[in-house]
Amino acid sequence: MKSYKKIIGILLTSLITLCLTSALAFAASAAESTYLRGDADGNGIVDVKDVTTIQSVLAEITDDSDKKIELRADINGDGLDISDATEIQMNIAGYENIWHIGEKAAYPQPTTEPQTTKKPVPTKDPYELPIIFN
Ligand SMILES: [Ca+2]
Ligand SMILES: [Ca+2]
Repeated sequence: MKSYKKIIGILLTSLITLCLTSALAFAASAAESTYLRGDADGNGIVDVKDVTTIQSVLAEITDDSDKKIELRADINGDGLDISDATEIQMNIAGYENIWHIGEKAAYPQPTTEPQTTKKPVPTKDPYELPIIFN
């Protein structure tokens, strides 16, 4: 009887551990799939450090070859430039937030469709006259 309770205890402990691990993994993946608009450095808050990060990328001091900083900080969608830093500064100063700075956005998901290389379809002129030999 005592060993029966011990086995049930071990099973319940394993089940709880499994559930907690799954929940934490789910929470981590959800956190990695979203970001805050304007959070250039990706630390979860939008503040003056994000402005500094943008300036650092523009001065080519900070590497952004994976374009994640640009994705998070290009708040007006025209590429990362100093106007993004200015808009974030204005948002921090309390000006109207027309660019949804600080709101959650989703990272683009990689496409699962295989990349196919389509051969170009030869175009035929629909108005081409047939060549008639006499
Ligand atoms: Ca930040
Ligand atoms: Ca921009």
